[in-house]
Amino acid sequence: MPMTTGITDRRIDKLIHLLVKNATVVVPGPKIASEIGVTRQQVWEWIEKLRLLGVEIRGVPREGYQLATVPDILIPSLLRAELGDHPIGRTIVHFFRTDSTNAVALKLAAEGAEHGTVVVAEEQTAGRGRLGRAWYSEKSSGIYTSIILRPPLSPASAPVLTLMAGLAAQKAVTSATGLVVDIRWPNDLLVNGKKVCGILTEMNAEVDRLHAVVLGIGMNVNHNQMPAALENIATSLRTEAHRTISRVQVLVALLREIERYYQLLLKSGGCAITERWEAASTFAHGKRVRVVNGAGESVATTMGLDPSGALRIQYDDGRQESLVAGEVVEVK
Ligand code: BT5
Repeated sequence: MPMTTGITDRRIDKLIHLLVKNATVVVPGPKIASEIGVTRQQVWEWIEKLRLLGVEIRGVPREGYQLATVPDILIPSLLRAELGDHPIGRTIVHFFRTDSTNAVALKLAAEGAEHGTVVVAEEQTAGRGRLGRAWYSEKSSGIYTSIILRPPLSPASAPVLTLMAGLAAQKAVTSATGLVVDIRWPNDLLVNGKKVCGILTEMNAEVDRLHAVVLGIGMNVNHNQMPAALENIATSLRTEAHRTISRVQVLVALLREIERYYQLLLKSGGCAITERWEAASTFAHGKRVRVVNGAGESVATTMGLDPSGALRIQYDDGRQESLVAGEVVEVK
C-alpha cells in the first residue's frame, strides 16, 4: 500500500512560509507557535527536521528563528508562490519520504483526485522505473514527482503523453541550467550522453477512455555522485553544470511546461507533440541504435516517429518496424 498517511503536515508548510515571508528578521518561537497553532516544543522539533533536510535555519537564543538562505525544499507554499493559477499544480501533495510518488498518485487518482494534482517527495524508498526496475531516489537531491492528468483522450494517446512529458522536462532543464539536453526515445533525458531524468507513465483506463494518467518524473539534480552501479550511465544536473541547481526553480519550470504542452496537445493534437519531439531529439532520425526488446538485441537506424509516438526503425537486414515499447541505446 502506498503511504498516503505520510503527507506533510500543512502546518510545516505554514512554518516555512512564515520564515520565508519574514526572511530578513528573527521570528520569535512563540509567535510561530501561535500563528500555526502548535506548541513551541513542536516548532522546535519541526525546525530540527527541516535542518536535517538541509534547510539552514539560525536559532537566536531567547529571540527566535531566522532563515539563513531561501530553502530548496519542494514544499507546496514555495512552489505555489511561483506557479500561476493553472490546473497543473493547483493542488500539491508533499512528502518528506514515501515509497513511490507514482504509487501514491495512482491511489489518489482512484480516490478521485482532480486533474493537475501533483505529488512530490524529498525521498522515495521504492522509486520505480519501467518493467519493475528501481529508480535511485537520494534524499533532497532529486525531484521525484507524479502529475495526475485526466485527458479527454483514448488510451492510444498515452505514448504521446510520455513524449510530451519528455519535451516539457527538456525545456525546463534547459531554461533552468542552460545545459544541452537530449531526449532518448521514449523517456530519458540525457546530458553529455548520460541519463539525468526518467519518466514512467502509468494509468487507470478502460478500453476507450483514460480515467487518469500519472506522469512520474524522476530527475537527478544536486547529486554529488551517483552510486557505482549507475556511474557510467547516469549523471546529475549539478555534476554537468558545475553548480548547485535550485530544485524549486526546475520543478516550477517543469510544471509550467507540462501545462503548456498539454494545452498544445489538446488544441492541436498528437502530431503537434511528435513533430516537436522529432526536432528536439537526436534519436529521431538517422541514429544508429541497439534495440533491446523481448526478442533480444539488434542494430537499426531510426526513421522518425509515427503519429502515435511509436519509433520507426530499419534493421540492418532491411526490415522496418515501429517500436511501441522497448529501449534503444546509441551505437557509437
Ligand atoms: C525510468 O525507467 O527511467 C522511469 C523512472 C521514473 C522515476 C519517477 S520518480 C517519481 C515517480 N515515482 C516513481 O516511483 N517513479 C517515478 P526505466 O527506463 O525503466 O529506467 C530505469 C533504469 O534507469 C534502471 O534500471 C537503472 O539502470 C537506471 N536508473 C535508476 N535510477 C536512476 C537514476 N536516479 N538516474 C539515472 N538512471 C537511473
